[in-house]
Amino acid sequence: MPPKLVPLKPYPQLSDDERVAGAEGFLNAIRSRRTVRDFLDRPVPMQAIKAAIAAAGLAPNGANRQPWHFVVVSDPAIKRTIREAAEVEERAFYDGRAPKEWLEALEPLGTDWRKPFLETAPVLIVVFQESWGRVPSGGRVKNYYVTESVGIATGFLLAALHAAGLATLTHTPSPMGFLRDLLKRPSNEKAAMIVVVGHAAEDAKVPAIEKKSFDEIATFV
Ligand code: IYR
Repeated sequence: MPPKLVPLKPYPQLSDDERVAGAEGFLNAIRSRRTVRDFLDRPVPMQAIKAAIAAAGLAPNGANRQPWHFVVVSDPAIKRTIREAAEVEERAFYDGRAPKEWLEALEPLGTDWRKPFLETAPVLIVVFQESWGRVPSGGRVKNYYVTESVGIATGFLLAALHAAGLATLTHTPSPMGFLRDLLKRPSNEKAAMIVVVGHAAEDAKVPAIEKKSFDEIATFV
């Protein structure tokens, strides 16, 4: 079947100065993003969460399969269950499952098995990836570039939440199988990440880590 094509909706018409200002404005806005581990027990507007998820859903992705689903958890009992299950896995990870080299890599971050933020933060967005999808006739279709697609979508999600002035933490308890069962998701979905969302505590501390220099991360040919 030939593709159905429609005209591109025009991009904003900017001067080069405005283009530079646009990119630098985004850079400056995203500079203050840090992964936060100390959250206030204070609600966030659900409309901002919805808008951020809608933005994530606009991410480019393999064959337009949009192989993602976002579950927003704000129920305290479910958050507690997620914390308890995640801490079981994390305890095993920090107490021996993780290779020594991995634990050494985490030392500068000061993380450990305790995950109180999974209960304190008002919202957990559990990001699921779909390795296959269903067509209307009921059959299965394979999805493509699922990890990449969901990674890009999660990047959009984090940037949108930051634009909303909200603090986030990407958490990946390993293994994460318990999330599909707990949140009653179908068998084609696998949890990829928990995005913890809320307000940073006034006394929140973050690790003093360095970003690579621009020249280290980019080459122009
Ligand atoms: N999932 C564990 C370990 C962990 C792994 C990496 I890679 C990090 O950048 C941070 C933590 C935890 O959440 O503690």
